[in-house]
Amino acid sequence: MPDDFERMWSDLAPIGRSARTGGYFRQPFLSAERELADWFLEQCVSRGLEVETDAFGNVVAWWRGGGVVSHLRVHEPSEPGPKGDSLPTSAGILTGSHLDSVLDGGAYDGPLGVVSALAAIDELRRRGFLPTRPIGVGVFVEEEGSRFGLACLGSRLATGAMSWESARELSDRDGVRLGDVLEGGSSSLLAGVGTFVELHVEQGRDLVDRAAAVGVASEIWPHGRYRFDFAGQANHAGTTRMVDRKDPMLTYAMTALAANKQARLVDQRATFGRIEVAPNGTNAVPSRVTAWLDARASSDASLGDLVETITRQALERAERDGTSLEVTAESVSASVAFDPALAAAVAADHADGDWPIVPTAAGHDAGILSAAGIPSAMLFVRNPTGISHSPEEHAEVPDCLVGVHALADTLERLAR
Ligand code: HGY
Ligand code: MN
Ligand code: MN
Repeated sequence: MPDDFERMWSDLAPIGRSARTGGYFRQPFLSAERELADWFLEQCVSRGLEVETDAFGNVVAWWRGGGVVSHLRVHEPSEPGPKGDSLPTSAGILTGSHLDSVLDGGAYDGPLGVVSALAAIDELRRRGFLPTRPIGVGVFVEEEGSRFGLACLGSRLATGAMSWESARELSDRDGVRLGDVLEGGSSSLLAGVGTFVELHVEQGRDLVDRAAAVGVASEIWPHGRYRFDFAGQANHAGTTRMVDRKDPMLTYAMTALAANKQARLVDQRATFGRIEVAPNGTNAVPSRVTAWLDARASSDASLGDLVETITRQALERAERDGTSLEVTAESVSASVAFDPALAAAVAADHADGDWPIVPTAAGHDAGILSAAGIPSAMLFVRNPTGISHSPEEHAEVPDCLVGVHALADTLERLAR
């Protein structure tokens, strides 16, 4: 099994990797991510899995248990798939994750779940296991929202949490609309899915602190992305007295400081990681500053309070600076409590004891499917530093192999 995992992992390593930073740029529907999507398709074909795609670029490849599907058809889910009567037809178990990355991201966030899913099927086949329920490997597009701005875009479209009519108007930083990139339409990709299990590298140090290689998710913190549009008055950097300025950069700077202070005060999370300045000149007071707040909290109410407090303080500062501010929520994900019985069943009675059940403040497609009513669970694999959304993101191969084994055991339990 190590050769399966490590071979697949080395296939992916160079794709979309920056020579300068060592980080990954795998934005949806651009060359690197499409190369990954092609790679995934090849891996499914080579395993005789039955590939289904939807109108949004999401993919699910089914192992229906009755040995290897002799013919392979990539068929639109709207057509009835090849269901011989020997094939199990009860609701399928889906595993998988995403292949896209944040800008300059790590290698593991997303791909670890996809590669581990393929390796887990290899392991189950080596065990001679035949599932009584179909087992699928899924890849959801644009989980990071790094191009079109909305987190878990692919899984929101696949579950109907977002309509194509609104999604197609989303645009990237070059003004390219999702509707320019995709035909769009509808999806019944998840119609046959009864349970979803997503394996993911841990984004934090809970497992390190517990000396555990694998854990199970209990919940996902609510989180959102809010665009702050600060407007002021462009003017000369030299001849404009400080008292006469209407400087949006100043209002932004005080807002970033206030957000950081407020999050610390209430022990939640607030980040300004992206900013655009117009006209972005060296010797002019800017006319506009656009900045994006990523806010996360341990409950929906505290998220609302946090964003409301930061917004109020920013508006008060704008008043003092003679600038203006508009705040727009661009992506909001409510809190998710994973099915506790499923989490407990996944975590219990393993050779190395019960796996810890831990919360996360990172969003995932499993959260979207859970919110759509599909019982979902997440397996986390230990990340020695906890660092993620960074070229430094890392997981040790032995822990990754423990993760593959854990996923295979979980799928076997669920597919019995
Ligand atoms: O942003 C997140 O929480 C996730 O990594 N997409
Ligand atoms: Mn991520
Ligand atoms: Mn992820």
